[in-house]
Amino acid sequence: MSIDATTLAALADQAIELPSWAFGNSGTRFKVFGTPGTPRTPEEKIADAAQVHKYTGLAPTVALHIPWDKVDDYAALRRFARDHGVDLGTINSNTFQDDDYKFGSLAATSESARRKAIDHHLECIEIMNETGSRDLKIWLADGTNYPGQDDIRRRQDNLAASLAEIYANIGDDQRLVLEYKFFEPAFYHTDVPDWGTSYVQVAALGERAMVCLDTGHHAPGTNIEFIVAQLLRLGKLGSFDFNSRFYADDDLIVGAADPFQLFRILYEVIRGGGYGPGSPVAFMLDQCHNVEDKIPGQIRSVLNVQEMTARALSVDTAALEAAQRDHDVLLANEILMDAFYTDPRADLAAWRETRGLPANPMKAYLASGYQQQIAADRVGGTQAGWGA
Ligand code: PSV
Ligand code: MN
Ligand code: MN
Repeated sequence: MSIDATTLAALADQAIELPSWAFGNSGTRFKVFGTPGTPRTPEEKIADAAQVHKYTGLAPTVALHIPWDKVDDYAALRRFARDHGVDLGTINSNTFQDDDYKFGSLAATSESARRKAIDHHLECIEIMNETGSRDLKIWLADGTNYPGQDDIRRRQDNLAASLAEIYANIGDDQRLVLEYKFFEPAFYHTDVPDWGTSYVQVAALGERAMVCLDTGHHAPGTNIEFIVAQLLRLGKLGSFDFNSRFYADDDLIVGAADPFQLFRILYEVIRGGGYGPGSPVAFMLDQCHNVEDKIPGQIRSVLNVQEMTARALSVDTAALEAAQRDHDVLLANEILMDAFYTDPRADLAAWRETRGLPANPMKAYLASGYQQQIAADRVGGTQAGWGA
């Protein structure tokens, strides 16, 4: 089975936002390995992200993380991005690296911690106004480690009040997306642990508040595509943080650990109206590249999403629906699996060339000499890292 023209046409608009922090160094709590050529400034991260877009045509925007990407002049940073062929995207807040947030931020019991966290988000909104960003993404490390440590119910009320103040400051064309995560860094309870909590909190805010689904933030075995289907039904799936995991929040290359799961997720996204022009669902990566080079790691990631989207778009939906209505269990499963086993790579390579892109983006990047150039140029200064 090959990829038909309708599928290729549907792929033309695909856009996957890259996280600035994927280009910095990161690691486990045991060791952070440095990589030659790692960016030292937000500008260098953006320049690297632009390489991914240049060779794939898939990554037109870069998400920033504040304060990791703090600069004096955001309008100038945006001009810099545009000069490099990309634009600035989602603004990610950070309320997890300051001593004041030891016992929480937006959900904290301490009023001063909450005030500081709310003010940080108001500053992020001001930055969004300068960068032209649509989305403010909130991930909270808030939670507790021991039963009885704090009042888990009161913290939900605190969170609701904090989010309401932030939401009131979001512009008409801006959105708030609230990410959930079942554990870590807190181990007993997390204040936004699951899609239900995120949904309840954003539903109370209003139309421009949505849920962000990070694929690595669920308990093992969770049926993520069901959550996707449900959130799309409810009109509340705002964005994805794509990555893959073998164990917990591994932040590995999307599609690396479980390609079939990525296929199932994308199938539900497409089926639920979450893909294509006008869709409210933003595709983002949230990954770290600890042992592999970062730019090729991001190139592999966006290509994985593109290849799996091609397969998901190839499902014979009419035949599938007929088989489902006939309760033909095996045929229905076979139809879905036929699409999953379709290998779109040769068709995509040929199609890329018709669009002025290299047939093999990874090969073209590796041959470009950029990696060697940044390794030679970027000496001195401090390499950016997750948290720097
Ligand atoms: C922490 O789990 C995390 O990986 C969240 O997924 C955020 O999206 C990301 O960090 C950046 O803040
Ligand atoms: Mn995330
Ligand atoms: Mn995460």
